[in-house]
Amino acid sequence: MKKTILSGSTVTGDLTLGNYIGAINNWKKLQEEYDCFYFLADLHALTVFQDPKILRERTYSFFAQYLALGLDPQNNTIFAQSHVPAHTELNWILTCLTPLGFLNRMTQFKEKSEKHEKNVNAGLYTYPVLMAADILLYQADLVPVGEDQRQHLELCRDLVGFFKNRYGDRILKMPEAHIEKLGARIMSLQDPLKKMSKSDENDKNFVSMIDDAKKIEKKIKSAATDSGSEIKFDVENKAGVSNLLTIYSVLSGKTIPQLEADYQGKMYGHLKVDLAEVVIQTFKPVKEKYDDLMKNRDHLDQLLKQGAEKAEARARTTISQVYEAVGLVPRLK
Ligand code: ATP
Ligand code: LTN
Repeated sequence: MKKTILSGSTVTGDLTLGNYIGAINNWKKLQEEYDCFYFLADLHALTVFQDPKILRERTYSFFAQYLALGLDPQNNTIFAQSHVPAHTELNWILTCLTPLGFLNRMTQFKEKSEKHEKNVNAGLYTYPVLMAADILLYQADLVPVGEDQRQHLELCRDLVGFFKNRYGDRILKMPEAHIEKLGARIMSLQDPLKKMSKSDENDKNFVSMIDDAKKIEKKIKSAATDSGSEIKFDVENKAGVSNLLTIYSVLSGKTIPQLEADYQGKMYGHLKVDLAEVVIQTFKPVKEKYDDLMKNRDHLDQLLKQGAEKAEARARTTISQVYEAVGLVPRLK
């Protein structure tokens, strides 16, 4: 039996180079070896204000990007969170096991409530509990994510512990985070002390996977670099250049020392021109496939339906066992 992998991305903003390097590129690598569930976290998107039309459009767009990036809907299960009601059902059970103090510690809640000060809602606060439900429903062994999700994964593991203590050992599986050493935290292009984030208002801070070549080139060329002129990996003193080297290394497969040697004596501008080309070449075939996929909504709807059916089968089994374990009376068939 293959081990199970599960991961998702919130349907907000545009998928970025950070999402690609920190998450989706790894999802792709893992899909041969594991039984993978990759989903569109559309319910999580509702924790911040959403224009309904844009949310719907973006959900198709994210799905098409997943496929264009090489996630295979035949050998994996790719689906929308809202298509599988068991996510919100398990969410409730876990909510009732979550001490408020644990949620109070979540740094993402603090950041997001500052950013969205006019809409600090209960969903934003309980967001990590829904995330735990996403993971536990599928009995995931591994959860590939970027560094920013580590704390949410820890909470999920705590909840499994509480559940096991109260209701026994056999129903929920303890998942582990899978965080790559290189690229787990790609930084903003203009402000390399801050994480590259897809819902950043300033679109110069990120490269989107569906940006055209000109835009990519412009954004990389205008990325903030540091004082001095040496091309050297030094996160503390040269955050900007180190970020560019990280991106370059992951996309090209060259190691950081190799790149440092290649660029010895060269200027920041040289590095940026070459990096822009590497990024453009990475996303060019993706953009072409994406444009094609977006022309055929019926096809996307069919694949989403197929994904939801496969996901539902696994999720139903878990939620039925959970309902029984906590003492709810099963409904007669
Ligand atoms: P938002 O700005 O809307 O919060 P985000 O850019 O942080 O979005 P998510 O949907 O939260 O993106 O994340 C999807 C996946 O991408 C997660 O596994 C997350 O850890 C990863 N990820 C997000 N940003 C980065 C980044 N800058 N570097 C590496 N991985 C990232
Ligand atoms: N919170 C995640 C998206 C997400 C997720 C998940 C990731 C929602 N549910 C379950 C892994 C497993 C984020 O990246 N913002």
